[in-house]
Amino acid sequence: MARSSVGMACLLLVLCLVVPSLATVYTVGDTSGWTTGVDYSTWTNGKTFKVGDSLVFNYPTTHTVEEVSSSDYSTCTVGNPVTTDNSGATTVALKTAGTHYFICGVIGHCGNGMKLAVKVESGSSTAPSTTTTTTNPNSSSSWSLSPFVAFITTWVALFVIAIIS
Ligand SMILES: [Cu+2]
Repeated sequence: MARSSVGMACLLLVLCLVVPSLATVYTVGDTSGWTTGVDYSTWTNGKTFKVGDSLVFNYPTTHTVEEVSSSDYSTCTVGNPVTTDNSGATTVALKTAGTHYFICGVIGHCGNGMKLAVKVESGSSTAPSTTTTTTNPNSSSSWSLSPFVAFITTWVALFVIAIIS
C-alpha cells in the first residue's frame, strides 16, 4: 500500500511539473500565414502572449521575417533588423517580456500589412490587465498554471495521500 502511494505521489509531482511548462505555439495569421493583406493587429486581439510562448511564421520565401525596433516597425524601415530569416518557416521563441516587433524585409510589404507587434507578458503574471480573458480556441491558456499554483497543488496532493495511506 505504501509503495503505491509513493508511486501515485511521484506521478502527481511529475504532472504538476510538466503541465505549467506547456507553452503556447501561435501560428501567425493562422491559416493565412505571413503574407500581405492580413491585418495582424486583428490577429493579436484577444491573445495573451507570455514568455516561453513561440510564434511560427509560415510563408513563401518571397517574404522574410525580421525582428526590428519599435521605430523601424512604425516607419516600416527595412535593412536594420535585430534578427532575420527567410527559410519559409520561422519559429521565434518569445524569451523576454515587452513588445516584440516583426516586419517583412521586402520593400513595400510592411506597408502592405506585413507588420506584427506582440506584447509579451512575463510568465509569472496570471492576470492580464488590459486584455480581456475570453476563451480563445487557438490558445491553450487553460493549461498555463503558474508554477507556484502547481507547487502548492503538489504538496496538498502529497499531504492528502499521506493522510489516506
Ligand atoms: Cu513580404
